[in-house]
Amino acid sequence: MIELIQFAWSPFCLVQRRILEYAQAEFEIIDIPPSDRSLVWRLTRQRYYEVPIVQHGPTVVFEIDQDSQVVAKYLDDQLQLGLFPRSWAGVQNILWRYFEHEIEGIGFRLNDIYYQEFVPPDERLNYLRFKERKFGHGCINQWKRDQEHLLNELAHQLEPCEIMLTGKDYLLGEQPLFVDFDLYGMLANFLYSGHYKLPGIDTNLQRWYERLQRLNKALALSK
Ligand SMILES: N[C@@H](CCC(=O)N[C@@H](CS)C(=O)NCC(=O)O)C(=O)O
Repeated sequence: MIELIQFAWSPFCLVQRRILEYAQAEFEIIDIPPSDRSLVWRLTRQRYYEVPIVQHGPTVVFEIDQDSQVVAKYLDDQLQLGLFPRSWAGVQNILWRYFEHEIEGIGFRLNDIYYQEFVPPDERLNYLRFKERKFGHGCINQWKRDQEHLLNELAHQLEPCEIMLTGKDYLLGEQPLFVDFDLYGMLANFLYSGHYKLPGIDTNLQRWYERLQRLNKALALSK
């Protein structure tokens, strides 16, 4: 049984969760409090403390740098998903960096504005403290003040994705690849608080997001 160690609103966890759901794999989610990484630390034998990680029997899988995709590639391999075809190697790397830095950097700030609504009460102090130590004192209030600007910026950063989706179902063609799940995770984090919608009306991106939300491997292969 594959176990995904995570917390629910993390953009990177949302990517792996959607991949597992897509694969219709048997898996279990183990939610940890964001402030307590002891399980991750123990399972990785003191080599890693971020989420997500995956435990699969005796194997524990985790990232080796900011832009590695060790977990996704492991799941892809185990579940035979074909999300990393050789023909798109390189292009996918460039895209996932864009999604995980530019898009994620705006999306998580917009979601974190509402952290009190989804972080459990006993976790809020540590959550705020972690954010303020990383991004500066008063950062969440600053993001609140910047909300409109951040939303415009996100819409602007998503424009290339809208163009990529013109005339096709997925970012790089007619089959979903890793980058589809990756962008999905970043946007699912942005949308997590329930206060936002994807920009625009009846856009390619909105239709793609809805498609990704309900997609499974059997459905994708039947096309
Ligand atoms: N590149 C990693 C990034 C993972 C990451 O940044 N996870 C965040 C949660 S969203 C984390 O655990 N950060 C360390 C911390 O919160 O102490 C991946 O793709 O999994």
